[in-house]
Amino acid sequence: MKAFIAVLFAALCFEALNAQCPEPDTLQDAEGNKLCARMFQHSSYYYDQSCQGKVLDVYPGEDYPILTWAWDNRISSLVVAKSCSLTVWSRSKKEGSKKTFSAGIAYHLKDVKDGLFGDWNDSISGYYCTCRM
Ligand SMILES: *[C@@H]1O[C@H](CO)[C@@H](O)[C@H](O)[C@H]1NC(C)=O
Ligand SMILES: [Ca+2]
Repeated sequence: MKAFIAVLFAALCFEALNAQCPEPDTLQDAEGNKLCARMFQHSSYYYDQSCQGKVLDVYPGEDYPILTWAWDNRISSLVVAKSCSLTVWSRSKKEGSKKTFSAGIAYHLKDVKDGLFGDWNDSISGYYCTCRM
């Protein structure tokens, strides 16, 4: 039974099953460590289900100019923790367009414009996240 719960918990950490976006004020990982941001593979029309799919936890000070293959151009929603800010680039090595998100919930990166015609859905290729003390 214990093993079963452990497996279930691991699964929950990996996929946002309930899909409700976490609150910026209480954003933390499964062990209770403070996060800078959390990014999600999918979004939904429904705001209360918009943080879906695989979950990428981002810790304060993380600087990832090159996303792994599994995450490159795959992020569709994100949450930035209270007193933190997340800067993203549309191309790796901090090239392409750049955008900074302050604390809050971006339910649909599709709705966040990148220039006149583009948007940030499935576009993020690198990021830097920082928090004030
Ligand atoms: C985001 O991009 C993916 C891949 O192109 C697509 O499947 C998904 O529907 C897009 N999301 C929205 C809200 O348009
Ligand atoms: Ca990109």
